[in-house]
Amino acid sequence: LKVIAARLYRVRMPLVHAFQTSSHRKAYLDHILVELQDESGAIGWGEIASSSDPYYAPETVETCWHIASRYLLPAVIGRRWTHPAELAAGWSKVRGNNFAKAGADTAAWTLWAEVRQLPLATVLGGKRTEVVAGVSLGIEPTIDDLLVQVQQQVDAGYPRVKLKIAPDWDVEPVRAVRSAYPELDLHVDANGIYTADELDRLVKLDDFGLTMIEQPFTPRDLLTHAELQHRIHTPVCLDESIETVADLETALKLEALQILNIKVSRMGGLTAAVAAHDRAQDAGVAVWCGGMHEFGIGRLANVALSSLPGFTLPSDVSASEKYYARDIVQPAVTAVGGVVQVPEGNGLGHPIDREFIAANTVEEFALGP
Ligand code: OSB
Ligand code: MG
Repeated sequence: LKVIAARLYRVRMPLVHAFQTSSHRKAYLDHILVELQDESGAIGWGEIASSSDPYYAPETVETCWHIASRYLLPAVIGRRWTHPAELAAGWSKVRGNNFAKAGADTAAWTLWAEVRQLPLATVLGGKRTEVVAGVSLGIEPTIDDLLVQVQQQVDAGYPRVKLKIAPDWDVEPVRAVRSAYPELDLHVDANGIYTADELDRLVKLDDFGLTMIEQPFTPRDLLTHAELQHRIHTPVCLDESIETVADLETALKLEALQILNIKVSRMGGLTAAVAAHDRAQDAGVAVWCGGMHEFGIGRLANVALSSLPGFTLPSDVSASEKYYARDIVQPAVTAVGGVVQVPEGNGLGHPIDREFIAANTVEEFALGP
């Protein structure tokens, strides 16, 4: 294959319900869509799902735009390749910037799947025909507001609920949700806000039968994660800490995790996400696919990835409608009883709504004709 045209679209979409984590609050999101076209006219799409602010990861929409337009797209144009990993070799000198790379890498994978006339899930090694989705709930103004949110999602059929926690929003909301839903698959995510001094506070969460405690401490602090894991029965899950397969190797050696959240964005694309899945499966670590409030393109890539055999826990691949009134793929991604079908069509498997994308594009960049 040879990419002859590469384009970026910065697309703005309002969220149906503002989302608050331990660090920030969002009412609309800007994601960057990557479109790659090869000589035959086939098209592949990817999504750069960076937050606008550098609070989850160091990248922002602006840094992704800079890296993608200045380094990634120029490395792709005119290069001959037979597998997406070969195309990615063109930007291997670029350190970090995994969200930007993930969008370009996903576009290469979806283009490759289109050319081979196979579903993205199939070319990634996926086996499942449907995947189980969980939902992620932000920090709410009150516990009653949170209970309303949980009830909505349980009514919608989602079998797993994850709660964002922070030092002033942890034991009490968890106790309230647990007593209202004694059997619910419940887990918490701190996005790295706790310090080693607060270890005892987290140990208290061991009493609530949580499926996991996700990323309690700052990303580079693997030792404190290992210490917590040695003090509690609840599995520790790592998210922000794991950006490469080498990070996973270190965390395994330290026994700092029992569960891995694999995000395509954080790992720098589907090639690395599949490699992390394979390594975790080898090590007996359960994985699930995390989300970044993706629009339809990134969401369908997450669904395809979640069809791999090691994804045994519910993934953050809830229906588009949880976040967006209308999606950029048509039909939108839907869930029935918390289950999402893996598309059988080629590539991403849902048509892209170009008109809707154009109507919501706030900036564009193009290389090639
Ligand atoms: O830690 O999983 C996280 C959103 C923004 C930043 C970090 C995270 C999240 C989510 C999104 O939880 C969940 C989803 O996309 O469904
Ligand atoms: Mg997380």
